[in-house]
Amino acid sequence: MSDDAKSLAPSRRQFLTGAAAAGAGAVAAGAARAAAPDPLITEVQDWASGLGEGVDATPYGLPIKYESDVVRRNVEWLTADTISSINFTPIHALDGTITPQGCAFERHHSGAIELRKEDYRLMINGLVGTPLVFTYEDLERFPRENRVYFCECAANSGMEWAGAQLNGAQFTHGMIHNMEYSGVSLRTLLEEAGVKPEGKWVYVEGADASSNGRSIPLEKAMDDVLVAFKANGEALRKEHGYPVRLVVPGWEGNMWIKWLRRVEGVDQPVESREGTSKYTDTLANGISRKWTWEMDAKSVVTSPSPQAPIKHGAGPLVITGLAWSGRGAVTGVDVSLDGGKNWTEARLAAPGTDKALTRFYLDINWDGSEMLLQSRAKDSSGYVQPTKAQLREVRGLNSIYHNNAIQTWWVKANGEAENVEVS
Ligand SMILES: Nc1nc2c(c(=O)[nH]1)N[C@H]1C(S)=C(S)[C@@H](COP(=O)(O)O)O[C@H]1N2
Ligand SMILES: [Mo]
Repeated sequence: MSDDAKSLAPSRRQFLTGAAAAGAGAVAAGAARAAAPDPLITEVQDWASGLGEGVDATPYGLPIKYESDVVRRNVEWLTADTISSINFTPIHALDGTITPQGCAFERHHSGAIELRKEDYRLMINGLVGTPLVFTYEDLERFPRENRVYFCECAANSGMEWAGAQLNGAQFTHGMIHNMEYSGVSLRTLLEEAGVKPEGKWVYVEGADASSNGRSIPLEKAMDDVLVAFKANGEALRKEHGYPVRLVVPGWEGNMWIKWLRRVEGVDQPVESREGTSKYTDTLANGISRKWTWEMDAKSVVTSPSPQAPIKHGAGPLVITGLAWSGRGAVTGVDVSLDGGKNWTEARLAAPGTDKALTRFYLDINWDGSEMLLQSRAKDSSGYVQPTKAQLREVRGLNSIYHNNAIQTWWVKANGEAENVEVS
């Protein structure tokens, strides 16, 4: 330590102690508590007395080992194997809105395949003037767009229909990710092929064994759908559809075809032609809803939550979470500390954008008593996220998909949190 630093040290310590004693502002008092001399401040540490790692030690950087618990997790009993399975984004441990690809949830029906750019082909056929086949390089020559969207599996929160079940925001709400995509608008490619007006639908499929074929109304295909090859600035990861995936903003994840290989102009949904029905919601009377493509407005408090308990006791507390809507932008989020009796408007980190995650914060001075934490999203269509009771009234208990109900965390006085329901 230099002489200058030494002479500064005591006065800085005095400042912190003084601030704490005077209670100068809630955050300063609680968050910056200067106690007895702290060796981390007063002693020279190992990391300051030796040299660090040189450049090139890790040509492609990974998270530091201390963050090794911030990973995707699987719920073993959900599926028979990991090939046709799902895992969950660790949303309880992330902040901001962009999901790093490395911890963004995966959902495969027949595993993640390895497909080289050189072997990549995209065919557009069916009800078009000129059937076309594009290579990866061909796609790179069309005008490009950059847009941020969330992708939510229709089954997200599906295990919570009958009652509070999984203990953590990662497991109750982690079938979602939010990335910045770079690619070509599907409209551009369909126009290139001269899509015919009688083609009211497109049938899209992937190159994997499952092919995950889905029909999309032409109106949506010509609106905001992207044929994407980059996510968060870099190539798509294998598990997210390298080298090319479909991005279907606001619509359920199963339509976001990975390893996209074909777009066929069709006059009716192929599912109807085949008599198959995928992703339906069975109501209490046994009748099923189908073509429920849009993901309704939804939100969740990510911290505090069961996997992110409060460790610091009473005083300043940052409550934070995510909100989104497949029908537009999030316009506001309310937070309740008492199970929905009273609501306070949270602060949006940035104004909500179309079909993308929005981060919200509520900064409180926690009195240390237990809370029933909830969040409620509102979107630009005027829709307000429903309670579980309201949703069950309309949809019954037999559904799996499209559970966008308000989530409750019971935060106890010791800071631990549990997944509960309030009546
Ligand atoms: N080709 C193909 N595309 C697919 C799937 C698949 O199994 N094969 N799964 C779908 C489902 S159900 C979801 S929720 C999303 C998940 O995308 P992700 O794995 O990038 O999170 O991809 C969709 N696209
Ligand atoms: Mo999904």
